[in-house]
Amino acid sequence: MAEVKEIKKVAKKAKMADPATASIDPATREMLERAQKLGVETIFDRAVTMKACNIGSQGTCCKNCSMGPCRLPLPKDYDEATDERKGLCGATANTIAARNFIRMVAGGAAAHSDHGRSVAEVFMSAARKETEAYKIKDEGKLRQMAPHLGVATTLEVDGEVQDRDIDEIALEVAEKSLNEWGKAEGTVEYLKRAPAPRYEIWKKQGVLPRNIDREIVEIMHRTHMGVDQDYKNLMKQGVRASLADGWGGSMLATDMQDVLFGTPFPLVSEANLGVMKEDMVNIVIHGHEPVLSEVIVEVAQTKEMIDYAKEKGAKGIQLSGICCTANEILQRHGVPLCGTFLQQELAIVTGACDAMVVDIQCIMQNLANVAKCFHTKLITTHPIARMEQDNVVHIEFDEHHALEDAQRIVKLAIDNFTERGADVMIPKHKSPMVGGFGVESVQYHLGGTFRGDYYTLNDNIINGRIRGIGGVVGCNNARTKHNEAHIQVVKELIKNDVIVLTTGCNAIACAMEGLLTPESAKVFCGPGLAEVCETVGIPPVLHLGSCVDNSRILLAATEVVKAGGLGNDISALPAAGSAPEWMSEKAISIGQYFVASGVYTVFGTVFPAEGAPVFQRFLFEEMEKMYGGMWDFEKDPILHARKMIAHIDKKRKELGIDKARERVMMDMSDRMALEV
Ligand code: SF4
Ligand code: MSK
Repeated sequence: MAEVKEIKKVAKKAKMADPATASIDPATREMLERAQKLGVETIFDRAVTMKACNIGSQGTCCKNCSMGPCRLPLPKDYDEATDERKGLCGATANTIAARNFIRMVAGGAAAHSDHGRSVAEVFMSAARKETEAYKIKDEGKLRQMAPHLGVATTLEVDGEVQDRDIDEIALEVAEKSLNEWGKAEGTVEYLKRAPAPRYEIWKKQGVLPRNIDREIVEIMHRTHMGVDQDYKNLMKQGVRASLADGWGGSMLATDMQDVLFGTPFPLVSEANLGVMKEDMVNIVIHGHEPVLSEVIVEVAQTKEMIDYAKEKGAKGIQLSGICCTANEILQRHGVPLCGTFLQQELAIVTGACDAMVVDIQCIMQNLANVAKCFHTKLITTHPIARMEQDNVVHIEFDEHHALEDAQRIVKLAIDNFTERGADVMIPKHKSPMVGGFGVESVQYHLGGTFRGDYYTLNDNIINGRIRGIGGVVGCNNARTKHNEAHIQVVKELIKNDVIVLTTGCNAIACAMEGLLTPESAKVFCGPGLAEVCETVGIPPVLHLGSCVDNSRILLAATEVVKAGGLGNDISALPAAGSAPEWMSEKAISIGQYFVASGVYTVFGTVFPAEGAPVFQRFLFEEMEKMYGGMWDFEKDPILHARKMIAHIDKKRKELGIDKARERVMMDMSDRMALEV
């Protein structure tokens, strides 16, 4: 039996999670059972013992000054006409909910954008050649992004147009990119990448973000006690900041990561806890920022490290990932996905995790408590994300000595292999997958070599084989059954011929379920989508990367508009967005920039405006008049997907392509009748 050092006995508690109802995933259920047997507490148990606050989850608890918290529950006999709820200062339920909502946007936009800033700083070091660890890997992508920042890629010498030196371009792109966070004048450059009518809508609504940092700061100012007290005006700022995220910080992060580490192209891998290996050193990488993990991947493959692992009795080094760092190293290197957000503690519970290396975002502090029960070294690496527990090792990453940092980390994991207990249990479950799609590879696979654009995709949407596009993204939420809504929503969509673009934990959930394989098309898709997938050889669910890579979905939608035949703006497309199990503030920022970009967007679990029906109606209905996209909320996964499909059908009708679809949807008896 292993030396599982108990820190907290869940057995003493009145209630524990029931593994069968906690997750749809067998590996997760096995590990949860094991954790409970070993007396190791996880988030699943805490979700049973600690209930969420109803008022807070409805968005109507204000603690923006010390006279509060002022709590405004929605009365059972709520009547809009007589609603007089207010905080001490007089703030209405609408004001409070709107302030809370845009503070979530600020949190999410800050997280994505600060990630982008870190990447931009590494990019600058690489451009200045201050570091050996990072180089410009994808020159084509650099030349492609440069003009969007106003950086010339050619120059004229003696009347002849020549390619500009790549180092010069890199330096100017680095400067211009970093400037996007705090420039004194103008607006965010990438906004012009959107279809022209979309840009005009933003201009007309007065929501063009000036720079990324400013919009986030302004949210904090406006929501301070006694400033902006008009929910519509508050939301205007929420929209501005969300656009600064989606078409600013996130898009820059994605582009610069592609330039530094390579633009993803489809590759084969595996997903779920079963990717860990008993006879190898297991290093699990978790978080969001790929700058360190890229170097860890490189170092872990060196002969020196593999030999060192063998010296210690292991057969080699097995890397795997949790959350979006996982998606990043998957899409560029095929490193397998260990699990979603809710599986992070369980990777340690296997007893086979020799090191868990974390950077930023979605890292549960309880990891340190779980790690205490096993031999796992928990290593924090980012100066802004440390943990108070004394068993956590901090190895601060710096791009100037990235290789040394990565070597130290990998060596620490290898040394720790010999400290493993005998009681190791790795679930067998894992699924094959294809990941690493992007704007470029979708164009390659669905666009055809002659036209080199999205024409074929559009053609298949117009002729009805593909009913529409669903962007399904986002987290796990311990308040709902792990992965259930993710999988049900996606299956319902593909069953109805809606092709799915996925990122974040939804992408991992789909991978675990086997939906990211071309073969799954035959099993789960409607006839039209199955035919397209089988012809082209792609899965019906396309993995587009991490949370910041939702910007890829925006650009893919823009390419669809550009290819023609489906209207002149994103809001005209037969497309819808979804986050079935969202929990993070980043999801709200993403949802808001989807909506402001013209996408109908449905969220599951809870909606943080339910306590303020007037404000919620503004988000669900009024926003459509302003932006062509709007929010919606549906807990039931099947109804959730059907709402998306209904919206897609509405758009097909508006485009006049609903008839084509009707022909495709003929059932077997119709077909037989025709053949007679
Ligand atoms: Fe209460 Fe107003 Fe203070 Fe909020 S800002 S806590 S509503 S008094
Ligand atoms: S990791 S933000 S739990 S998707 Fe990007 Fe998953 Fe949500 Fe974190």
